[in-house]
Amino acid sequence: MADQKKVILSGSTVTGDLTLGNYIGAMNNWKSLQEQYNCYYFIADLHALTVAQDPKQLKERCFSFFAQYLALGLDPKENTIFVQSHIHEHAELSWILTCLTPMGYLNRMTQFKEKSQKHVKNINAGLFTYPVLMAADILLYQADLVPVGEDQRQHMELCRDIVTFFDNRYGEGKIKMPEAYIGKQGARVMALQDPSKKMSKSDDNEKNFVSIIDTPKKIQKKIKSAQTDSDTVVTFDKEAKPGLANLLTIYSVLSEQPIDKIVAQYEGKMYGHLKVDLADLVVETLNPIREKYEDLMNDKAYLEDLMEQGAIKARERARDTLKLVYETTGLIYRR
Ligand code: ATP
Ligand code: LTN
Repeated sequence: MADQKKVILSGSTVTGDLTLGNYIGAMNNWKSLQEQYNCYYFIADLHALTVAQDPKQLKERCFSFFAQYLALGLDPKENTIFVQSHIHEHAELSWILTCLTPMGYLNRMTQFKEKSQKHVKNINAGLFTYPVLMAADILLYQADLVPVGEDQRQHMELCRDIVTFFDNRYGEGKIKMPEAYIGKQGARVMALQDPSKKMSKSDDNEKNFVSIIDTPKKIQKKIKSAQTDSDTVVTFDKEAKPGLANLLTIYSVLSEQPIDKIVAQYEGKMYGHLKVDLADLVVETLNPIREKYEDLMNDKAYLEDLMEQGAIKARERARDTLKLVYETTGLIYRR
């Protein structure tokens, strides 16, 4: 029965379109875990507000993300798929947890440092407290496991620290201690033009990422122009050949073949051969996703209906936790 299964929760911030990095590092795992676990997958629209958003575009993107989740193969009957802001309990729990989180802990977050360098004109308090809202997202559903990419490891550790702060103040056992689930391979897909940094959907340079809804032509172009090195021998070496290593990793995850086998296949061949084959493989993987996405986007009423159903299911669990937290902290709970 669904209730006896362990609980999984994860989400993605509504910025840009989902990339091959998101797919390989996160959603691919979400998909494979959906049968074994009771899964909650959400669209983090409140998190998106930490950078300036055009209101009309944000709304449109929420629909687009919802359709992208479905197109990736997340089943709305098997999972609870919902929009974060539809469950007001996220923001409420976030405040309570903010009051338990020392500034010093937030100061250490590398994502805050990176994002505040990128958005110098808008270093708002939300950008700083973002990881607390993320902790609230997780703890509200008493999640056991949180499948994320490598870049979220530090936020996950903070989330676990926050549970300890809560336990120390109010006693143990009220809130479940979650664990990160980070895949062994592909947990950090790198930017195509700069393999020293991670692929990111809000990158200003479009050539750095492949979006899961890019056209085949765009995909081919981006993969073929991916930065490699001036050597010609195909070997897997993250230090000496980071660009090539990134392409091999993508190849390995999508083809479900070990890297050694792929390297052997390209013995005596040029990087160009590998790029052509990889581009074909990526197109083959993403094409059905894009087609499904386009169909879904033509039926907004259907998407809205699913959003509503997801919110009803999510709210049920969120309410129970918030009630428990209110009672524990001495706040008077009202529905
Ligand atoms: P943004 O550019 O807006 O920060 P992002 O591309 O980093 O977005 P998120 O919404 O922050 O994407 O992340 C969604 C999920 O995808 C998270 O679990 C995150 O760890 C994972 N993820 C993001 N980028 C990568 C990547 N390059 N490789 C592997 N996993 C990734
Ligand atoms: N911060 C995450 C997105 C996110 C998330 C979450 C992921 C927001 N809340 C809760 C897992 C669990 C990111 O990937 N940038």
